Order: sequence, then structure tokens, then C-alpha cells
Amino acid sequence: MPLSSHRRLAVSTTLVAALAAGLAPAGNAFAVSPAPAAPVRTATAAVPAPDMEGVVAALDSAMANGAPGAMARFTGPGGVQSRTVGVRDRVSGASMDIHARFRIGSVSKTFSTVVLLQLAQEGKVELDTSVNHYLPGLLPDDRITVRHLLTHRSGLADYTNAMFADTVPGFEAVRNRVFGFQELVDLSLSEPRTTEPGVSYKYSNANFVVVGMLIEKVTGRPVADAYKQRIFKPLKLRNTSYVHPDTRIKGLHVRGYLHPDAAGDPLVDSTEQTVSWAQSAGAVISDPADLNTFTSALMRGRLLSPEMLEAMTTVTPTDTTNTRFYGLGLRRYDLSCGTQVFGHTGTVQGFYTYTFSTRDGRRSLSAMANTSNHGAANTALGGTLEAAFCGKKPAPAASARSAAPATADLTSRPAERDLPERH
Ligand code: REX
Repeated sequence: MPLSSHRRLAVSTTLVAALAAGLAPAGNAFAVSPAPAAPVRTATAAVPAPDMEGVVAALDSAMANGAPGAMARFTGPGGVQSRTVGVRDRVSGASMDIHARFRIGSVSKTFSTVVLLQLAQEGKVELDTSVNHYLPGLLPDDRITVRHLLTHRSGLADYTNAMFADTVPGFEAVRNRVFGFQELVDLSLSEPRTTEPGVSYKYSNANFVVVGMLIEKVTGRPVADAYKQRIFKPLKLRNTSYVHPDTRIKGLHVRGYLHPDAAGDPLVDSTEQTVSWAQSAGAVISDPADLNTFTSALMRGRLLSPEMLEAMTTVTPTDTTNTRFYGLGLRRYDLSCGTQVFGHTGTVQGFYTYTFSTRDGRRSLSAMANTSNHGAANTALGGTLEAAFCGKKPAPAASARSAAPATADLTSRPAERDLPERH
């Protein structure tokens, strides 16, 4: 079928929803802070309007690079604008749907961080204290602190590199498995550590597995409860859930399609899986509207105290481009127009996600393509950021492979498995 016949555009403008993003119900035990009486920003006129044609071009480029479908939702002072292309289900042919849910992968790390930082605010955890103080004997080095986990500076090896070295067999071996947190930590500790504590940024899922353990230790409850009580409910994120180890995505959802390592092999439907290999590092399910509400509320200070938000947004570089940074469970990308956006990227089998917001929380973008293990599609999807926040069209599909730095910070990962393809 030609690409154009797959394509559907959806546009909605909902000023009220955009402005109401993140308001809390009164009386909730974990109620988010009320919206501060924000002064009207006179600088708004200087902010580039989103180029929604450019957003569509980036989504099309993700499709031209192997994604069955893609979508993006921009929430800004002018309201909400959504775009969808392609299909959310290759068998039924159902069109991509902006309200469909999907696996957000590592965007979950930002949710886990918010929970942990709320616990820090409550005096239950201290960021510069040894992890072993809270989880005695867990780690082989008392110098590893809670902050080292949140900044990917613990040196704990990323066990997923070995787990998914062979993409499809690796995935099939774990798609129905249920791991305990301890088992995942043991997998990490069976490999050499990658850095002395605090010395350098080494991305590792193991860090956020330990964050999940800390949350459970301190609250005495499953991480699912903490997400729900502290974030999903107060922000009314009705399409966001953490259902581990359930393998299904309930309700209207996108089907995910994993690219095998051998070029030309058929895509593997990877929708159903436990995501137990990631849990608090990557198993949340959501949709673009909820993700925009989340990052906007976070940046507007509705989830954390000013001090904790300052800590979360204090970043160090993740590579040498001087455009990619990491704070606490949060990325910062410095875009070509000078705009800084905060959020996270996600990769879980069959799904690439970007969710980012400006520091004032006034503009947010969430984008998803229903494929993975295909860096060119991920890079192309990253083009939605420049289009949305800088009003720029991305490079045409053919040159997308070399154009965008969207996955640049992954160069610091040992396996380099998610990089744009090289020629
Ligand atoms: C796991 C393998 C990738 C995916 C991973 N995902 O570490 C975490 C995440 C949860 O979202 N990280 C992203 C698989 C990159 C982030 O933090 O931004 N790749 C795939 C392979 C490669 O199997 N052999 O692409 O689906």
C-alpha cells in the first residue's frame, strides 16, 4: 500500500485542556501544588510557533525509515495540535490514533525519579547518602549514592546490553518472564562495573531498577502504588498505568513492531510482554496527552518543591556535542534555536517515544513511532522536536540518517545498539 493511503491527519485545538494540564484535586493526600499565579510572559511573541507541517514531515520520515505509524501531540499557549500518520495495527489496518496507549520505555525513569524526589522532600531518602544505607549489602560499593543512580553515574553495568545483544531471540527469551528486582541487580553485578562512583555518565537500566527497590523499601508498597498515588491520580492521568507483570496494554492501544537485526526480515509484533526486564526503568504505559500533562506539570513545579526541581534539572553533558545533557532521571536537549527542552526518550521493543517540555512547562511535545531496533526511524522521529519547538522542518527522509542528533547521547552506551544506522 502506498504510504499516502495509510496517512491520516488529526487536528484538535483544546485551549482549556492545555491550560488545565496538571491541576490537582483538593484534599488528595499527595495533591500536587496549586498552579502559581504565573506572570504573563511578555517574551512569548519571540517563541517560534510550532511548524506542524514539519512535525508531519518528521513522522513521515519515521515511516519512510520503517515505522508502520507515528504520531505527535503538541500542547502550547495556542492549544493542542495532534498529528498521526500510518497504522497502529498492521493486521487490521487501523489508523494511528492520538488517543491510543503505548509503552513509553525509559520515560518511566522520569516518573520513578519524581516519586523518589517526593520521598526525599518528605525526608525519607537523602540524595547523597549511600544506597547501601537503605538497602544494606545490596551493592558492592558503599560509595554509590542515590544521586549516582539518578544521574547514571553509579557504574552499575547495563545488563540489557547482553540480554538484547541478539535482538529478537533476546526479546523472546524475556517477553513472558517475571524478574524480581534482585535478579536484575544480580545480572548487572555479574558484569564489571563501568566507572568509579560519580566519575562519569554511563547509561544503565540497573540504576533505575535500584531506584524502584528504594521506592518499595521506603514506602513498604509496590512501585505501582507510588506511581498511582503520587502522579497518575493527582494529575488525572487516566490513560497512564503500570501493570507489571501483565503482558497486555488494555483499551485502545498501538501495536508495537520490532525490527529484527537482519535487514529485510519481517517485523515482529512485540506488543504483549511483561517488560519485567525494565520495571521501574521502563514499564509504564501512557498516551501523548497524559505525557504532555506530566512533563508540563513537572516543569511548572506541581509535583516537586522548587529545590527538588532545581536538583532534577541540574544537568551534566552526556556526550561531546554540548547539546545533550542528563539531570536526575531527566534529559535536557538544547535545540538549534536555543530553546532548551526537558524530558526523556524511550525505547522498548516496538516503540520509540520522545516526551519533552520547555522549562516553563508552557510547551510540550510527545511523539511515538511503533517500531524499534531501527535507529534511523528513531532519529527521524526526533525531528519532531526541532519542528515543534523551533518551528523548523526536519531534513528530508532520505538524509534523516545523518541529520538529527536525537539519539546522540546513546553514543556513550557500550553496545551503541540504538544509534542511527551508519553507511
Ligand atoms: C532495550 C533494548 C533498550 C531495545 C533500553 N530501553 O535500554 C530503555 C530505554 C528502557 O527506553 N532507553 C532509552 C531493543 C534508549 C532511553 O533512555 O532514552 N534493542 C529495541 C535491541 C538491540 O534489542 N539489540 O530497539 O527494541
